[in-house]
Amino acid sequence: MAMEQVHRGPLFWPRRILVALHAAMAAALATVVALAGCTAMATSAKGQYVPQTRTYYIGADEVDWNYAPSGMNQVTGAAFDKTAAVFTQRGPRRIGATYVKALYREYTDASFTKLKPRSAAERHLGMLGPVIRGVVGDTIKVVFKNNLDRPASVHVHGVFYDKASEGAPYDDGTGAADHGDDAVPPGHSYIYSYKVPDRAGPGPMDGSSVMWMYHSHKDEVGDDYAGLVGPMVITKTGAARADGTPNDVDREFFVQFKVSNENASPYLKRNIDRFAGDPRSVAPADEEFVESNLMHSINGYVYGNLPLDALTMKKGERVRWYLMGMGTEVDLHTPHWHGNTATALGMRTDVVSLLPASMVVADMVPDDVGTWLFHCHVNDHLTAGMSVRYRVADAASTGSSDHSDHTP
Ligand SMILES: [Cu+2]
Repeated sequence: MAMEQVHRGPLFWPRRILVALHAAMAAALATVVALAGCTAMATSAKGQYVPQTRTYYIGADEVDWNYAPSGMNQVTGAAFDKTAAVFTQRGPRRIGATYVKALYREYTDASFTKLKPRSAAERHLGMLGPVIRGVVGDTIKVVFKNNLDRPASVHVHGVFYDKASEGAPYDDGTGAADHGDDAVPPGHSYIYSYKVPDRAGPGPMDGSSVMWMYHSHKDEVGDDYAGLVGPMVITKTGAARADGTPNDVDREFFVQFKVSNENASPYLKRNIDRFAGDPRSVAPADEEFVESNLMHSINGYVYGNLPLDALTMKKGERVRWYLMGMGTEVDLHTPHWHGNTATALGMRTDVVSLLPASMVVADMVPDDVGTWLFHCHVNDHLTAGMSVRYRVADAASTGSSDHSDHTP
């Protein structure tokens, strides 16, 4: 009967109709997946990059930070000498190596209940916030939760934002709707949104990725000395892995050279009360006390306390260093690598120049195996602890902190 044929199910449909239907459903599914921004679909069927929305959950958290957790000078391999003790040893009128800081930390989701563990490749970041990544064409969202007892914000460099995502309070002629980002109150959240146009990505003389930074700009100076700073990387379209890392680089390091002036931190009084042996005897303007709180640090570590295995690479790897400065007129830094050279700004060098808020990318293919000094070449900074060691392992050695786990 004709009626029976009309109501027959797919099992009885002609084969060419089934083939056409299957193709249409596959195409529809691919579109849905692409629209959802699934990272597994980094390229379209034509091989073109499909822009993604990359979301980061970043909290501003109060943390007890130790600038010298090993309790010794890791560069000399010995106990702190008299100079180093000024910055690292507690005393009746001295805070020592541990301070209350406010740091950006990455969480797994919008509940902000679970910190995202740092991988071996991220361990060197130390005091820095998580690396925010984007590829030209992407959208980046930062879901920010302020867990501090003071207002804070997220202000990014380089990428495209409107007034509702600038993260800085000043009279810019906009209304209340554009001011929620300026100063997120304690306990509150805010979603910042950024576009990543061409002008946020590598320029004609850059490599496959460029560095930007983000920091709190509610109380620009106080927030900086509290510790609210992190790095951002934008990779060129066509040069990125699915996770946004540049595909012509084997290993990336992010380093901030900074005289972290704890005298200008909003937590100074709390640090005196908690860590000085005799808080009532401390005169905050006393010259010796002020000097003891100038932490000449690399990613929040002094005297080589940034763990050596976190700054280890292999001979022959393509290593990209992202270097940043921050601070004031004393923050003129000249990071210098012993043993190996790099190219920065298109020139061969083994010393890079940093000013406050400088961002410099240096590419290194290490050929000299060994444990090497990496330090600021400003004499006063070097003696105050601004040095670490990095290691170049033989190419055959095994290591875990590379990008092999990132390859799609
Ligand atoms: Cu320096």
